[in-house]
Amino acid sequence: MSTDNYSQPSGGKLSAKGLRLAVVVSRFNGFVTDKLCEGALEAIAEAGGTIPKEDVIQIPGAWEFPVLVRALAGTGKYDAIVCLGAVIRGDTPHFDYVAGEAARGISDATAATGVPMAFGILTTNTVEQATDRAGGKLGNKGYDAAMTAIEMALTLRGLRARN
Ligand code: INI
Repeated sequence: MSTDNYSQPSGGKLSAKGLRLAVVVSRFNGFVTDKLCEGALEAIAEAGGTIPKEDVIQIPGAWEFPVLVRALAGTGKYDAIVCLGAVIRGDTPHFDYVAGEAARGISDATAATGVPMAFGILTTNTVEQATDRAGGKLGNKGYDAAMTAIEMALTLRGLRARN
């Protein structure tokens, strides 16, 4: 199974059929995160998955990811969670706190709960770097994050079925 280049259709190599996925998307820098969300939903559909409206969850900004993903994972209902956001550097140190704590909080939550959480949060120095990665010339990191979530859910499911 080669799925190196995610911003391409997987050609059916990854099947999301029967997986329950959540997509958590932050509204801050919505002109970027809307595109990431479109990419993620496209990837899930291409992989044969379905995602009900209530499993696409909006949050205000990237800072809010840790509490939300922990609560979602704690329901025990999800095979994987896709986190989508855009933290763009400004003139103050705010970027470092928001981006750093979002990353750390998601990393802690996925390790603590065992639910894979794909990190589709762009952390960029400029708006252009963000738009390039949200359906622009460098692909769509939302699409890639969804494919990562699907791949990890399948890998873990396979591991757990071994014994
Ligand atoms: N949230 C983001 O998702 N991206 C940003 O670039 C950003 N900046 O730059 O401020 C941002 N801030 C809001 C933050 O995530 C929280 O929503 C807010 O602090 C309230 O808790």
